[in-house]
Amino acid sequence: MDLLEQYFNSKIAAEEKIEAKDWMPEEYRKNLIRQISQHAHSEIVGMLPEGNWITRAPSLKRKSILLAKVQDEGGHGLYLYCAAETLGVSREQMIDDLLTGKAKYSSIFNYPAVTWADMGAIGWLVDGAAIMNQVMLCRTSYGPYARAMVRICKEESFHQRQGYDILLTLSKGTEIQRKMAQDAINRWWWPSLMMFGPSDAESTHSNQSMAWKIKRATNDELRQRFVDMSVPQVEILGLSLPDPKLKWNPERKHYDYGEINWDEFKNIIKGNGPCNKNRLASRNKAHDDGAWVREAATAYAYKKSSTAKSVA
Ligand code: BYC
Repeated sequence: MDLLEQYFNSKIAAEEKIEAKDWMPEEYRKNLIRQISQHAHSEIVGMLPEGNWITRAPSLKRKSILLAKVQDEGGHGLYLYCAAETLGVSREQMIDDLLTGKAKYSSIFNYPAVTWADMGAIGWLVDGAAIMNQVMLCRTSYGPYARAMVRICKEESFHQRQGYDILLTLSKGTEIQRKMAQDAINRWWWPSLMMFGPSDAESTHSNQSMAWKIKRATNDELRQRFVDMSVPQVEILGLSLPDPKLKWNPERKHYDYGEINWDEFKNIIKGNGPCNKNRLASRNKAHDDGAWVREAATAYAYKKSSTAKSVA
C-alpha cells in the first residue's frame, strides 16, 4: 500500500472527511459516483408520482404544500448532481445515463400513485424510509455528499410530516376516506421496505461501502429500524400494516416481519415495473421540452462573456 492510500485510510479511520481534491482510490470515486448519481436520479424521478397530483390536491393549502415538496425534490436532485460533479463526472453524462435507461434510480418510483391517499403514504412511508437511510449519510465519509445530506434531511422531515398529516386527516374522516388511507398503506408498505436495497447477504456494495464509511449502516439494519419506527406510528393512525407476520420479538427487541418479494424487486430494477417506461418517457419529454431554456441560457452566458471581454 503506498503512502497516499495509507493517508486516505487514516483519514477514514479518524472520521475525517475526504474532500474533492484529496487523493482517493479509483474504486472509492467510482462507487460514490454510482451511489450519488443514482440518488440524484431518484430525487428527480421522484417528482413525477407526486407532481401528477398537484392539480388534483383537495384544497389550496394541500396544493401549495405538495408543490413546495415537489420543488424540494428537484432541489435535492441538483445538490446531489453537484456533489457527484465534484468527483469528475459531468452533469450531461449523468443525465444522459438516466434518460437512456442506463442508470438506476430507486425502485419505489416505478409504482403508480392512484389516489390522494397515496400522497399521504408516499410522504409518510417513502420519505420516512428515505430519511432513515439519509440521516446516516450525513456522516458519510465524502464531504460534499455529507454536507448535501444535512440540508436534504431537514427538508425530508417536513415531507414526512406532511404525508403523515394527510393520513391522519383521512383516518379521522369518513369510512371511505379511512379505507382509501388503508389501501394506500397496503400498496406502499412492501415497496418502501424494498427501498433499503437487497438483504445484506445479497448486497454487492455494502461490505466495501461500510469499510470506506460511505454507508454507515447496512441495508437490513436500516430496514429493521424503519419497521420498528413505523409500527407505533400506524397504531396512532388506527390503521394497520399489511403483514400478518409482523410481531414484536422480545428477545431481539425488534419487530419480526414477513418475507419481502425479491422477485418483484429484481423485476422492477430490470425495468419491468408498472411505471418504468412511463417514468422514463416523462423525463425524456421534460428534457426535450426544456431544450430551449438550456439553449437560451447558453446563448445568454456566451453574450455576457463576449461583452465582458470586449469591455476589457
Ligand atoms: N432501487 O449493493 P447494494 C428519494 C441496486 S429516496 C433500485 O445494496 P448499495 C426520494 C444498487 O444500486 C431514494 N436499485 O447497493 C424520496 C446496486 O446496483 P448497481 C433514493 C437498487 O448502493 C422521496 C444493486 O441494487 N435514496 O430519493 O450499497 C421523494 C445492489 O445493491 C435499490 C438513495 O439513493 C433500490 N431500492 O445500497 C423523492 C439513498 N437498492 O449500482 C425522492 C442513497 C439497491 O450495482 N443510496 N439497488 O447496478 C443508498 O443508500 C444505497 O445506494 C442503497 C443501496 C441503500 C439504496
